Amino acid sequence: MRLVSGIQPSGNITLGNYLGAIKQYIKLQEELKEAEIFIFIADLHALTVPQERQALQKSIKSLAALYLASGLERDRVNLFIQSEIPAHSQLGYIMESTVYVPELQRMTQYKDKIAKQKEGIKASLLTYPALMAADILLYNADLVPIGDDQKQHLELTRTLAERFNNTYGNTFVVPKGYFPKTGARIMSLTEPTKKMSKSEENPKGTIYLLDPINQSKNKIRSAVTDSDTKIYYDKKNKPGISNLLDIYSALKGSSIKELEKQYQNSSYRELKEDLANLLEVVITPIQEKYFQIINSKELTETLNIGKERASLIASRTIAKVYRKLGILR
Ligand code: ATP
Ligand code: LTN
Repeated sequence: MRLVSGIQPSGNITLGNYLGAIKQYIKLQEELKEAEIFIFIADLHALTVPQERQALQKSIKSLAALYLASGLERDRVNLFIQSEIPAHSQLGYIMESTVYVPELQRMTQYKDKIAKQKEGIKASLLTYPALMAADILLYNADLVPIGDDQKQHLELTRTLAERFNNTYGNTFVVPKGYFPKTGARIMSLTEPTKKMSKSEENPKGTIYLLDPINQSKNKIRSAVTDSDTKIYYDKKNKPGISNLLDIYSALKGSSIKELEKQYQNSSYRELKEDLANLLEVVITPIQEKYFQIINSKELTETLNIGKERASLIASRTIAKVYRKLGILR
């Protein structure tokens, strides 16, 4: 059993990234004792939108440290940086030669991002799912833990794996997605109908894992709610409160039903105060560990070991793929 996932170092890591992705990696690391786990920093993906050189370099290292600070164990996980394994770009190109243009144009994330950007749209923003498919198929992953927003890209990965297998004979494992029960789609605290995202311009709606905790607690306290006073889950009519319940449930591990019962006679203020305190309990130890790790030798060593293992598997896959395609002397 192999598990693969990654996050783009395209900005500061958010509570959405933690609950939708990182927390699931830790859970699976504990549950699937036999699984081989590959977690990477998707730095090439970050180039799909403009990046500032120094900021990108800082984000790459910061994300690596945050993975370990959140509980990924050095000897259980192969942690590596995508760009250090050239096979990602190599298989990415093969996947671009497998996918059809309309399949890429149909991707919701692409449509959303071009609507916001208008000018200077890079070709890699369109071809991004081909590289993501390569990231997964290179390692013959069985399971890919991701948030809801990546569901469509995973479906496309499955389609491409099947298409390649049908044309060239069995080559790739067709992977399955793994989505959290709650917290798969954390919304902005100021606009609870929009996804909480690292590249969002308005930072008021986003909780960043490494921000001073009091700042984050205040963001919870001033989160947008509705004029009703009752606490219950209704995504359509009460998106703000439903988002807070989602966050609470994902942080605590209790079900939405249990929370609705617990807070049936409480005010919004009480819910927010409890959630702010819960956030502090979860995030503070991660931050403490992060600052111990960020400049350590341990971090560099972990990335070196991860690179070696990933490199071995990835180069075997790419050799096999070239052979199947007839790209040989
Ligand atoms: P960007 O804003 O740069 O597109 P992002 O914050 O959406 O980035 P990604 O790097 O695209 O983050 O995603 C990393 C992982 O975090 C993915 O598995 C994704 O599904 C998950 N994720 C991102 N945002 C959320 C969210 N709001 N709720 C739950 N999971 C999320
Ligand atoms: N596209 C993902 C990040 C990502 C990824 C992957 C996730 C790139 N390659 C492979 C899982 C498996 C995103 O979250 N934006």
